[in-house]
Amino acid sequence: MAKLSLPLNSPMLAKDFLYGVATASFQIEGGIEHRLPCIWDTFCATPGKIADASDGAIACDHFNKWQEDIDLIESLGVDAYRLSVSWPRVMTEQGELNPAGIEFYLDILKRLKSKNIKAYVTLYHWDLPQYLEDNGGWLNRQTAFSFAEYADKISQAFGDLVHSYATLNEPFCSAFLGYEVGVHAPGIVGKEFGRKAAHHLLLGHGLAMKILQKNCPNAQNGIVLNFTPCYSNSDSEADIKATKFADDYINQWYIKPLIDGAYPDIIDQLPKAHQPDILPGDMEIIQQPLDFLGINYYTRMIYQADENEHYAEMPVPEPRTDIGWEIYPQAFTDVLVSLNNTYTLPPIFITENGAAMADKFVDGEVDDQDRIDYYQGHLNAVDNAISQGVNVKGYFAWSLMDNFEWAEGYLKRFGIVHVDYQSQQRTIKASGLAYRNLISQR
Ligand code: IFM
Repeated sequence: MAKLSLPLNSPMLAKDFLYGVATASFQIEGGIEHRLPCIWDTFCATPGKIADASDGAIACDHFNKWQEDIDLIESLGVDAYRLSVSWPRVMTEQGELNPAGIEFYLDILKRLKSKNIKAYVTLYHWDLPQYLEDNGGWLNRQTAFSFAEYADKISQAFGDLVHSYATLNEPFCSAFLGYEVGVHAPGIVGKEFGRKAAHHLLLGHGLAMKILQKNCPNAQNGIVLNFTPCYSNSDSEADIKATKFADDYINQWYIKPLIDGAYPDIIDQLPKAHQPDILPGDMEIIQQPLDFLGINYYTRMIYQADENEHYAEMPVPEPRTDIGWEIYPQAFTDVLVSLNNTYTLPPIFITENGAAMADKFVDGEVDDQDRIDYYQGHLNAVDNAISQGVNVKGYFAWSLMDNFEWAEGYLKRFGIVHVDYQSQQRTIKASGLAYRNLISQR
């Protein structure tokens, strides 16, 4: 059997190092007739936006198969399950709780608890209710306050069934991909929008954090950020400067306000129209103490100087995953160490890491050695970072199962469990078995 291993003395083999699997509501649930529409429903219905013209109507049918899926999670031997709540499933347009939606999640949370699996709940993994988008979405400051009200009601309804709350998943993706380059919902394009959306997302995070700490003082409350470390194409001063700008724009923009209460200095280089609208007191709200920081890592990027723009993205070398992302575990260690050196951080959880691979389902099995190799390299990278002093407390594989991969539809498979979208049958891949084996070694 293919194996994943770590050095015997690795802190990642200690009993209290947490292992989990992660998913997100829109990507797996389906059951859309039982909730309000969200921006991804609208985006999927817009021709040309999703590679296979698919949508989230059924996805992995988790809405009906959640019991079986929790049994599957249990069978992997993990300590924790990271899921997200669909805002349009649990709230009405009037801002009241939707009892049927709440019941759906309460059932899930209770089943997890009965199996001693810790629930890591993300409140916003990109499925904004469409009625809020119709009012400007994250470009409207009011959405930050609606998010805080939603966080308030949900955290009261879920009580102590939740071990940990993350306010947002990857605000970079929501803001930059959704409101600046438009490859994600709601598909808005323009440099004048991205920073404004980001500011309102971060404001919503800060407002919600205060509420979570009040409503759930025993939960571990924080946020999940993605990092794509930036490397310079050459040693030239111009390329290094461009790369630093890219890093500030796509990575530091989201963490610096949380920890230091300020945006990176490049804010002053942006035209006024591209800057966020920061009101007095906003940065203090954003800079709430965090119980943990969730870090998602998949790949790195390479940049060079550009005559017209602040930076230019370069093609990345092989090896690459099926989605075209370079496999470069060294950058994972580098970014963890550099964040730890730059900021005063709370404990870190790796809340996502994994790979889309061109799996072959043969004789009822998926022998995904390439994904096992990816995991091995990246687990080693985390282990290296820990040995350099980074306080990493847990690791979640992305993803529990193949699912709707946003603009790529169902074409890219990130699961450690294979999903046959016709029969909805789940099959644990070799990587899932290897992950289970690693966890059981502790
Ligand atoms: O599938 C996504 C997930 O929803 C957020 N982080 C990155 C994953 C892979 O693209």
